[in-house]
Amino acid sequence: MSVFVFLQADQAFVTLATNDSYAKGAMVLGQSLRNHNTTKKLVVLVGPHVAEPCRDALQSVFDEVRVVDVMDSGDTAHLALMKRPDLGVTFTKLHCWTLTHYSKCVFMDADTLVLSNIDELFEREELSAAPDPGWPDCFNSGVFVFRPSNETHEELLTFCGEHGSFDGGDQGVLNSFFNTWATADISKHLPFIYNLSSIAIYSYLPAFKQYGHDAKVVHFLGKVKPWNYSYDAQRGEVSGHSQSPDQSQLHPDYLLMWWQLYAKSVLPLLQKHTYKDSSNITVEILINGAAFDVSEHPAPSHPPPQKASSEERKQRWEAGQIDYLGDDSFANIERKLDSFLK
Ligand SMILES: [Mn+2]
Repeated sequence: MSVFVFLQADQAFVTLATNDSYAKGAMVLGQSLRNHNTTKKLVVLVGPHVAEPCRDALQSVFDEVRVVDVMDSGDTAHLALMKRPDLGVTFTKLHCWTLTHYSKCVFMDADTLVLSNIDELFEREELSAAPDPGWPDCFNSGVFVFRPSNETHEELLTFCGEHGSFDGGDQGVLNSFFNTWATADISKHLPFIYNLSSIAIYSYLPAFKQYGHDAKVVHFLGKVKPWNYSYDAQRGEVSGHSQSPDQSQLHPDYLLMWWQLYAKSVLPLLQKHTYKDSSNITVEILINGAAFDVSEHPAPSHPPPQKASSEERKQRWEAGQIDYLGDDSFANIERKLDSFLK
């Protein structure tokens, strides 16, 4: 007897990567869905600015990588974009409604992380979503169930052009468009555990202690994202982020989970594709396992790096930019030491 796993080819999880940082988030999200044995397809919409090595890495996690350029997506899109040029990213996200080769999809932001299998979300109807922690009569658009339809897509674009977005993003547009969500049908209210935002953890800690262990999806809401931190793989520790000095709102356990997944499954993919695409790379290997940020330091193709003066090298060394394979390689340092000791 054989066991069949029924793959529902007409249903998909969909995410969006508008730049290389969000592409990393998308890879972690995709990998987390795979790790929890989803039977659905995985689709990532990619903005035109995502670099080639990132797209290649996305290819190995997702079933479908679709490049979305709002500029060439039809008259309605053009017209809407002309009226509201500020909503470019929103238009890119709304593009998910054009995935009509799927009958039903679940959209997930690239700053979410899946903690268990959530395929049961496909039993829900459009538009199902969880309440937003800031204004619970609005849904949070980081996780939602929808039915691809060109008609709905056009309506959304037209709506966008005419009404804009009350919060400047897709959440405002979608809440105005699906404006009966709060009151019409309770089955369209996803439990909060499908979109647990870090902000909510700290604003209602007793509830988090009571229900937090049931969380299925974590959403790293807010300005500082997991990829803004760095990670010491050897010690298994996440350290401070580079963007702002204020206290982080991200829960340390979830942040660590994100980084563990990134270090184990995503980084090797990025390295593979970066090396494949360029033969002349500044290698930033880390001793002590400090974070190895491939995509934010795109490989320079030519010309080769200039020889640095010893003062420049000293400054770089002190700033933690150590050329382990070049000037600061162990062999060079040893030679220098030898010359002093003689
Ligand atoms: Mn988000």
